[in-house]
Amino acid sequence: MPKAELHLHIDGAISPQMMFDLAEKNSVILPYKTVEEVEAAYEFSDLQSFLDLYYQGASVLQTEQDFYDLTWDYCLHCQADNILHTEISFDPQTHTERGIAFDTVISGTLRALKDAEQKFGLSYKLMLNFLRHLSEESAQQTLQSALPWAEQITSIGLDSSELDHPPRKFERVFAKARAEGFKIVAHAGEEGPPDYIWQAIQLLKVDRIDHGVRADEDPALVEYLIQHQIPLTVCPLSNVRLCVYENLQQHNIFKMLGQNIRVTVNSDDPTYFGGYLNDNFFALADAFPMTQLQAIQLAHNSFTASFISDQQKQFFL
Ligand code: ES4
Ligand code: ZN
Repeated sequence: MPKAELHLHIDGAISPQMMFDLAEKNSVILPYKTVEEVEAAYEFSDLQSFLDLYYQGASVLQTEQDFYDLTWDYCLHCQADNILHTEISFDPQTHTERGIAFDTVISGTLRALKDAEQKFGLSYKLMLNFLRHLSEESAQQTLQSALPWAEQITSIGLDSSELDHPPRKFERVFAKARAEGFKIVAHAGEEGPPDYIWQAIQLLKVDRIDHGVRADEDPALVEYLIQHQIPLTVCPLSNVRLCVYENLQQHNIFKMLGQNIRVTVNSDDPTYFGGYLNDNFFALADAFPMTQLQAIQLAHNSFTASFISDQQKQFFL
């Protein structure tokens, strides 16, 4: 099925082999001896236990070419999975905090995306995420660094440790981002309560929610999401690997789809969570009696929930 991917952290698409190769090239010491040891370490108990490894893994990325290679590798997976349009997220603070320039990160990432567009017609948008465990001031500085690149960045999002870092902490910096014309997204209701989804809607004024699965606990919120057709970028394999659900059968994605919430399927961090986008669809098809109509509805939603122009949407739909 042709589809779009809307929730993908590019640092979460580093393969264990690439992690090893870059560690050696850049003289970064990793606490693993083999690729198998890396894979064995990917046993998570919650979001934080994953993030600790994710930031460690990202530390091997240093040069513009490293960011190019990482992004190019993901673009090849888009081609393999029939992803016609992707909206990838990058977390500049993961790299600027350890002395890598903002421009190094974004220029390598964009160069790969442009090559993929030119070589096999991949359509893309770029999303910049603030790390919510860092300060509002750090987010403000990151937004300033992004302004010279504003033409190349479509949306601003919010990720990292959700618990204890509610959306309201970033109300002012998102107001500034909106005034600059960016689309707004936030991770909310993955581990955090439905109130964090309300805050993302009412205080950050999001155009889309990343995850949002805990909306299910608040009937008024469910009604709001339906009425306003606010998209949720759901990540089934991620949710199981981070113990949001005990198993995929417990997942509420088809319940929400049946309620006419605009849910989409996404891979989040494919090399950490055991699969790219098609793997997520296959896992859903194994766990549920997913009908062709439901699969098509999910793929259709991925385009309607995207930030491509209405004209381009018509082309895809
Ligand atoms: C992330 Cl909150 C969250 N979930 C998945 N991947 C991430 N990368 C950074 N923050
Ligand atoms: Zn995510």
